[in-house]
Amino acid sequence: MTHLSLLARARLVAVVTAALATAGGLLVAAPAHAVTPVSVAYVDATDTGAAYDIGSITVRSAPSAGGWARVVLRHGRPVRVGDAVDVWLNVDADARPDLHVVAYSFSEFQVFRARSFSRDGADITARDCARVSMAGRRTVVRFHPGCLGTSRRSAAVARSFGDGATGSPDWAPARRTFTQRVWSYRRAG
Ligand SMILES: [Ca+2]
Ligand SMILES: [Ca+2]
Repeated sequence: MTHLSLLARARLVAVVTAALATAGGLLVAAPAHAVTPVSVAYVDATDTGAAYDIGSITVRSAPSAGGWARVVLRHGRPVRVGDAVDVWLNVDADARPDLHVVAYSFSEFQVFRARSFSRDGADITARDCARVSMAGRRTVVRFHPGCLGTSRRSAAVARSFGDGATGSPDWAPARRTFTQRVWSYRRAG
């Protein structure tokens, strides 16, 4: 919850900055967006119509070169049979997804090169670029940002859905919209 409260604080700071800017008649750029963090968190709305609601998404840098970076999703209820999650990762400098992780509860997961949000390339699951765990109310995707090449900064977007006919997909932070980028690998010092 630390990251969520940090996010809440960041929002509060942004609101205060905006209020001061308005009061002073000045336009002040929000400095928070100029700094690349090692962790970002977004609270997602409770979607009663979602098959498998996402309540938050967090992206964290790998602790060191060769380490795992993480995407953590918190869900509105414990995982059930039929729940599934897609996570797209952007690990290079352009705006397009590079890796697509597909996970089904209590089952295998697959990792593809992503050509776009609607089209996958090769199945590269065997390269161990990413691993998934879906347990309790959490989905955790660990990934190697440098799996496909040099990676300085990384971002993620997730979509959950159910196997059954009921309920709609839920995106976080938003449909086909990546989180802010974090450093792929935490920097020493
Ligand atoms: Ca949601
Ligand atoms: Ca990309």
